Amino acid sequence: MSQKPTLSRRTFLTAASLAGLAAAQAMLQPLQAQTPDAPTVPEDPTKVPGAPPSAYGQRSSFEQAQRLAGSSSSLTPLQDLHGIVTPASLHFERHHNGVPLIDPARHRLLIHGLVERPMIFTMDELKRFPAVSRLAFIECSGNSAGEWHEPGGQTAQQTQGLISSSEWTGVLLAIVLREVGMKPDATWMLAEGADAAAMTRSIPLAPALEEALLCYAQNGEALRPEQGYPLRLLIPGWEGNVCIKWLRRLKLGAAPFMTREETSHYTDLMPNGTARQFTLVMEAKSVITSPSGGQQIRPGFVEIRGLAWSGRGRVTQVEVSTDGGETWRKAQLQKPVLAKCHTRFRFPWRWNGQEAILQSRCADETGYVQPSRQALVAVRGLHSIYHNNAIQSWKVSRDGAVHNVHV
Ligand SMILES: Nc1nc2c(c(=O)[nH]1)N[C@H]1C(S)=C(S)[C@@H](COP(=O)(O)O)O[C@H]1N2
Ligand SMILES: [Mo]
Repeated sequence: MSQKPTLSRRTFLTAASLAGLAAAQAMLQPLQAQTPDAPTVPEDPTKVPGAPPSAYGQRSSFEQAQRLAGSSSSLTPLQDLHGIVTPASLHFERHHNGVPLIDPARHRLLIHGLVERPMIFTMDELKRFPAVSRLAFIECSGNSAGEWHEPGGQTAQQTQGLISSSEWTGVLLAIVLREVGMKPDATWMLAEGADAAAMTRSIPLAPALEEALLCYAQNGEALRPEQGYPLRLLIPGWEGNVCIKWLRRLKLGAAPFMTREETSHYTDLMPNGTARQFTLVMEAKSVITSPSGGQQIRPGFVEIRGLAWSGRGRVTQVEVSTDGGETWRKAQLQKPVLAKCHTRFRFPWRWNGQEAILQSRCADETGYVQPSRQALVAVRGLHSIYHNNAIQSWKVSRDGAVHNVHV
């Protein structure tokens, strides 16, 4: 990339709105203020006929985990999840102009540009291609944007909730591009959504072709509207914004699509005043989800639990510190450990009632180790918004309350 990075007005607006979003985190509201009606519970459920089967299931009305919404995104309640899969109904959302209502029978995908045969595909045609399923995380590059300067969010949901993992099903982009006859000089791709934002992103083709999926299903059923129904692009390990939802157009070209008419793109402002662009890979990161901010613990046995992930491949190790980074010990990784997907870790701990600072630090198969906040800031400075993968610290006070802190 020889193009000199410049910050467009639009980039600033995006940055400003995300910063606003971070600042507004304290005011986040539960999405549906639907405190379910207190269910009538029989004294002895074995003496009363139960409910009949239902056409489409619902969780127990006693369960309360919910997304928290800002103006244009909502956060996954990481502290309430088990295992590695995020229920679709709790997958984080980020949309630039709302969730469109799309009739799959009328939806089309146009592929044009540097191809032998420009083609328009229906959903049925895309589903006829050989299908692939894989688990993968999607993380917004703005995840933890509010944590650069000071501890911003109170809970793991507020500090790290712009990430979720699902099983995605679709057709490999490479297979569809073979069908249209990709020309040899095609090196970049423009992907465009059918939402009111008509969001577009410029994507380098060679690395994307290895794993990119045109997805129509999530966790065993059709995509949720929030996740791009009926069709989205998934590039495992890359920042969420390239995973264009409500995908309607792919244009192949010989250079990045960079003009304002074509696309906008995200940049990271560095300490020396230059900006990084096309920082597509999400680096390794982890967070302790329990005990985490807003929770309360009691002395005695506490299982420390959390999630780790890396956009470069598999997580190979997670270490946990209970003394603010003085000493580290290996956590257990729950199998399966999958590339570019949530990895669940656990660490048995006995809390003695004294102040403690809990941290997790992960490493991936490339040897990369998640940086401390100081180490990350030393390289990146404090001017950028995106790609904050610093170690998260939770302070346990003597009364057992857990808080977000910077150490
Ligand atoms: N068409 C379209 N695609 C989009 C967006 C959008 O606003 N419009 N937002 C992007 C961003 S910034 C992110 S982080 C992911 C979020 O995906 P999710 O809402 O399924 O979690 O979608 C990306 N794809
Ligand atoms: Mo994003």
